[in-house]
Amino acid sequence: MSDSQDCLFCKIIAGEIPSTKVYEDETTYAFKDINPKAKVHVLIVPRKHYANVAELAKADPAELAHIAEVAQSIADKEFHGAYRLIFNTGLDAGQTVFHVHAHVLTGEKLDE
Ligand code: DGP
Repeated sequence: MSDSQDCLFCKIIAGEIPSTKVYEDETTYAFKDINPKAKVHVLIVPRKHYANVAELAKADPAELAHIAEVAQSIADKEFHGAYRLIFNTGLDAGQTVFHVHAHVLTGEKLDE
């Protein structure tokens, strides 16, 4: 697991690695996933480094709620408010980047 000094998403947030920005504010950054699994696939991250959603929920529940609001606003714009929100947590669940990120899948009708 990477800490904040060697974290891909910390580098994206800092602008050291390019990304396609979808939304940003003081605490939160959202950008297009490099390997989209839906017509619109956005990653929403807190600017502060937490390894996973449980760490974020414990340390800053308001930021977790804010991420849900940002997801809703993206889906409102892209697909009449319908979306899937996923936090892969742990290697065996498919988490590959250990800076908490919400996957927002929207923009089209999703498979069940
Ligand atoms: P996860 O498997 O849940 O840890 O999701 C990590 C996601 O990050 C995966 O869907 C691909 C995406 N990703 C990995 N590297 C980059 C990158 O350099 N830029 C962008 N935009 N997305 C990336």
